[in-house]
Amino acid sequence: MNASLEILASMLPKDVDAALIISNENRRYFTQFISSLGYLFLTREEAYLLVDFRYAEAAEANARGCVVVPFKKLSAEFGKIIKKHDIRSVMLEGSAFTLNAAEDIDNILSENGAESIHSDELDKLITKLRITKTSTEVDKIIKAQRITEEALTETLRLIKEGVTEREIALELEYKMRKLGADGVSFDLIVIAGEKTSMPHGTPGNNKIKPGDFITFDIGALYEGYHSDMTRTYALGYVNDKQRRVYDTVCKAQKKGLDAVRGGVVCGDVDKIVRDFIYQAGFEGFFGHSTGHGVGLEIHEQPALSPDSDTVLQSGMVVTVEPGIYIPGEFGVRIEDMVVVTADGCINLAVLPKELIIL
Ligand SMILES: [Mn+2]
Repeated sequence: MNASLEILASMLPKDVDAALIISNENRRYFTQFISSLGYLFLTREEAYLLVDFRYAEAAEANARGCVVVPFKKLSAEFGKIIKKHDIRSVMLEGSAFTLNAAEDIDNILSENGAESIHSDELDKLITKLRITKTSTEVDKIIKAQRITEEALTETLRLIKEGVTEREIALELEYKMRKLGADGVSFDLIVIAGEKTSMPHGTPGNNKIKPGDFITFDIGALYEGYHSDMTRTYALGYVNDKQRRVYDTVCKAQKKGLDAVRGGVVCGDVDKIVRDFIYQAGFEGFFGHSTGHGVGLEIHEQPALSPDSDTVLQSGMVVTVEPGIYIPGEFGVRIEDMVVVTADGCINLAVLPKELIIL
């Protein structure tokens, strides 16, 4: 077993003999091995990665900390492991099993004299491990962020009146991949004009025109790790209202960044940002959370949301991304991704945040 699997094995409740992990992200987190299907079966003594023919050779070469078991009949291989380690109860990764998959596994386990535990307890244990990042993980997130910023800087040169959102999004994705990204973190959001009032609008054939805000909510994927940032630019000119909204979001975002520190409750960071925006006269125009964790998934724990009582710890990677959205008019969002430290945070984004008029 490797260190992370050993820690998880030691965290299992006393009445549990094994854990079964099936999500792509968590299999990858614990074994470093990438596949679209597989069963990581963790007993107290040994970890097994059960894979089918498609992944057998690659898993033998690349999976870390586990015994690779190629399977034809899943039940037979589970049976051998259950017998060898005298397993009675298996805790399932509750968030990853569909109803059908859980039924199949329940049948396989019961055929072999074991039973499953359906709960979110295993998910919570894994979140405890994944919620803070190792320096190796942070390095990958930083690499993804550098790629994103370089691609955006190059793409900004192409922005002029008449170019469509879709053309810009495509160019950005192409540049990210050329710079070494394995892909995009999520479908890139490049929206302009009135559409910027929709926080998660999708790029279309809308042509950019002077006076438009252009919102980029973008990120690259690098060795499984995501980056996430948002910048809002303008083309040609802005009116007073646009400038006032932009300045409010920019100040709110800075207040959020200033509040992020080890020991601070996530909900309190959200409150500082939200109160500022509401007091500036924009209550009702900021309807999403202030931020979220980033790692193997684009949205993971902790949540910087109003009801979150999670306490920030050194090594967490979170976004700070307030916005103001005025339906039918425009919206502004500014987002950085930071690593939490004991006395503050390290901002992983370096691109400027003052209003840039292209
Ligand atoms: Mn985000």
